[in-house]
Order: sequence, then C-alpha cells, then structure tokens
Amino acid sequence: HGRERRSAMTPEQFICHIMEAEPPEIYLMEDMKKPFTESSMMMTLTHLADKELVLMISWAKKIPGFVDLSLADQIHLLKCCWLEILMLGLMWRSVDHPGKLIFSPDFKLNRDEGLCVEGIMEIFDMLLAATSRFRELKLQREEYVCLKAMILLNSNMCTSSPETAEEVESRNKLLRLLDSVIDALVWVISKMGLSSQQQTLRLGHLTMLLSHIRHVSNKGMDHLSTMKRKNVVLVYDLLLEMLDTNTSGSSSRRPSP
Ligand code: AOE
Repeated sequence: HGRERRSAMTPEQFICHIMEAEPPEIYLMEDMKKPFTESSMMMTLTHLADKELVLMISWAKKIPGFVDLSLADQIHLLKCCWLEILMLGLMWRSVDHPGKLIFSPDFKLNRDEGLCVEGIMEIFDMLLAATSRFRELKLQREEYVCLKAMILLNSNMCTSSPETAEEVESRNKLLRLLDSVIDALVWVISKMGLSSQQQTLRLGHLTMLLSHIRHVSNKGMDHLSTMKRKNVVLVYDLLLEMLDTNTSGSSSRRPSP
C-alpha cells in the first residue's frame, strides 16, 4: 500500500508538499532589554524554542506519509531530532548574514553576544561554521526543506530493531519515506544544471553536513542540561521530559555518525 502511495507522488510533487509545510516566521515582539544577562538571554531563547516546537509538530504532520507511521515512531522521531531541526532552521535564516545568528526576524545575535551565557559561544561558533559551509555551497530553499525532512526521518534509524508486526510495518513505511526524500533531493539537484559528477559531489557535501548538525545538536543538548542544572533555563514540563530523554545517561545518547 505504502509503495503504491510513494510511486503515486513524483519528486516534484513531494517537494511541493514539503515546501508548503514550511512553518511561518516567528516574531518575539518583546522589547529585548539589551544588554542581555545570562538569564534573560536563555529565557528569550527558550521562549522562542517553545513556540517553534509547536510549529514543528504541525510541520512534521504535513510531510507526506509521516502521519501514516505509528504514533510511537512519530513521537520518537521528533524527540530524537528536535534540536537538529531547530539548528538547521537557524542556519537557513542566518545563511545571508555572516557572523550573525538570526534566531528570529526580531532576535538576531552576534557571536560576541554569546559572551553573556557561559559555554554558549562554543555552540554559536559551531552553528556559524556550519552556516558558512551552507553559504559556500549556496544552499537552495528546495534543498534545505529536503535536508530538514531527512533529519527527521533519519533520526530513528539506528535505534532498537522493530519486533511486533506493527513496528515492522511502520519501519518499512519509514524507509520508503526516506527513499522519497532522497529522490526529491536528487531531483532538485538535477535541476541545477550541473554535470553529473558535480551533482553527485553536491549530494555528498550536503548530506555530510548532516553529521555536523548532529554533532552540534549533541553539544547543544549538553549545554542545555548544564544550564538546567544551574537553573538558568525555565523549562516547561512537557519540554523538560524531552530534554531528559536526550541527555540522561550515555545509553540514550545517539552517537555522532
Ligand atoms: C537553535 C535554533 C532555534 O531556532 C532556537 C534555539 C533556542 C535555544 C538554543 C538553540 C536554538 C541553539 C543551541 C543553544 C540553545 C540555547 C543553549 C544552546 C544556543 O547552546 C534552544 C532552547 C531550547 C529550550 C527548550 C528546551 C526544551 C525542549 C524540549 C523539547 C520537548 O520536550 N519536546 C517534547 C519536543 C517536541 C518535539 C517537537
């Protein structure tokens, strides 16, 4: 059934759907009282992330086939990759602003502003470095939406193998969905007028950047849990639960590829 569904949608149609799924920009519309303190900056970032996570759930549900996965898989995928997805979005918004992180249209930070939060500058630098790489590659919007869907659908891939028939079914759907996204990305790149070798290289460079994003996300998660221990971040209960599953113990830590 899932296979028929997949072949019923061309890569072009798939791209159309995930382009339309893109969440709107978020404005904070608070008077940002600069200079920031450690606490006010973390509060602002947390407030932003909170709003983004709500939109992220609606975004995921608009990816063709996502809601056909088991609910357990849907939740697990989002739990595994939420910070990577936020970070890729941040990189996309910042790609034309060297040296700046565009958290939202009304909340832009220079690297140096990271000085007021202990340990955040290291993360900022990694985010800025990955953003520069996307700038060098001249990342296109269509490529960006494919990469974001790939992060979501791939985040589960190396966890415990399915056991029940339902789990196997959902896993198979997931694999076919990943095929669709890869097909879509390959199609987008093929429209760019590159030689076939350059197309292959571009696909390689773009997908290799995903391992850096995973790395920065793991570092960011460590940083967030440090902040939490210091009680700097006010985390909402639902959100706190997710943070715990990603930072408590090495068993739940996904290895960097
Ligand atoms: C990156 C991109 C972005 O758009 C926003 C933010 C804000 C905070 C930033 C982070 C970022 C980059 C890395 C930073 C981090 C602050 C410290 C770290 C700079 O070094 C992220 C703030 C996140 C605070 C919320 C934490 C709880 C979220 C838990 C999620 C959860 O529980 N659920 C259930 C997820 C639901 C999935 C959709």
